[in-house]
Amino acid sequence: MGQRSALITGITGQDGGHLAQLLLEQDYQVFGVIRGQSNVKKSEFLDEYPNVTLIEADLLDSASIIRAVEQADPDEFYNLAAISHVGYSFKNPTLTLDTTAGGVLNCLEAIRLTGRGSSTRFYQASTSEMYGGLDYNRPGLGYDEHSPFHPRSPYGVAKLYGHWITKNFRESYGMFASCGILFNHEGERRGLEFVTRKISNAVARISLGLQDHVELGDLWPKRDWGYAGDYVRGMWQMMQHSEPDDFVLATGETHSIEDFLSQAFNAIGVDDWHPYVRRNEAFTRPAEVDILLGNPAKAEDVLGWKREVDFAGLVSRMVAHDISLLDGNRSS
Ligand code: NAP
Ligand code: G4F
Repeated sequence: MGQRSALITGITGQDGGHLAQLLLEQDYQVFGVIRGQSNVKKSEFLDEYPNVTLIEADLLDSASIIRAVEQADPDEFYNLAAISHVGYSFKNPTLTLDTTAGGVLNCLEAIRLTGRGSSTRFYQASTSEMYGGLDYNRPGLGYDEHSPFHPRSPYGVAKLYGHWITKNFRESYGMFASCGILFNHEGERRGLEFVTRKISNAVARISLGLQDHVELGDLWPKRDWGYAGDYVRGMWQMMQHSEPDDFVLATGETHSIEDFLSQAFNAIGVDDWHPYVRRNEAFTRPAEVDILLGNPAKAEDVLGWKREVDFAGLVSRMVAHDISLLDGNRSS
């Protein structure tokens, strides 16, 4: 077998970096979609991954995705691009619809219309946000592949379209198209706009005397938080499986934002985080997802997937990373 090739949309995002790393280590030829006429992330990304070929394209421009598929001729196509921030999706719902829902269709059509429907495997980044985390809809053992969906944000609704159109292409055209229903996964590459990284960054800054508090929204929601490096391995395993299917990736544990705060402040020797946290309504949402808890039994049994990093390990590595990053910046 010759060298395998992969095309990744969303390569400049958190998961894109982890996945590019994993695929390069396995000697894939890696192509990534970069958007915008002057994306500052381009040079940063190429500094870190000089062996990745970046292709200028945009999920909103279907012809550009067709050209990207023609150039990369991928064995595996990972669609990670999206408007992925739930709060932002309430402020920009139409853009979210076009990107996070319509963009998936553009990817699938690009594979089909270029005649690669039977040769290119497609991965869609589905999400636990599709479940909605409501009381009546909450299973004791965690959401699995059979749990009902009730999305609670424009983002969740758009992702549900992406999920079903991917299944529809699988059923209609026999394409190898799989959806990973991933619960929250975090790490050193997480954007600062997401709550875990916002907290780890603030805790690092507080420990170094660079700020004295952090402003947050609701602290009671619970999430099933894992480590992104573990989850991209699961994506890849889905694409190596003998048949296309949908899989939940989760840790099977759920923790509140208060738990995350407690763990993060403990990492810098602070027992009581309350004096350092202020409420700001701007960070609350019109509808909240109360609790997410996933059941990864199918991925564990069928794919042999296993997460390696636990909640305490995740929080401590994020805080340690942000402290060393800030320390490095201060001394350079
Ligand atoms: P992320 O860090 O927010 O990255 C999103 C990526 O999408 C960025 O590379 C962004 O490019 C790109 N993008 C946005 N609009 C685009 C467009 N119009 N055309 C092309 N690219 C576009 O997201 P992530 O955390 O890595 O997540 C990866 C995927 O998994 C997303 O689809 C997300 O919704 C989904 N997901 C994430 C989680 C999680 O906990 N992380 C859980 C379940 C599902 P720029 O860099 O140029 O902005
Ligand atoms: O970190 P978050 O913004 O992540 P959220 O909304 O759970 O979405 C993430 O996980 C999904 C998978 O379940 C992905 F599909 C999605 O793309 C994204 O990666 O917020 C987590 C919780 C929410 O309940 C939010 O209301 O934290 C709460 N929160 C409280 N204060 C805050 C803040 N969230 C953010 N981003 N910023 C705050 O200041």
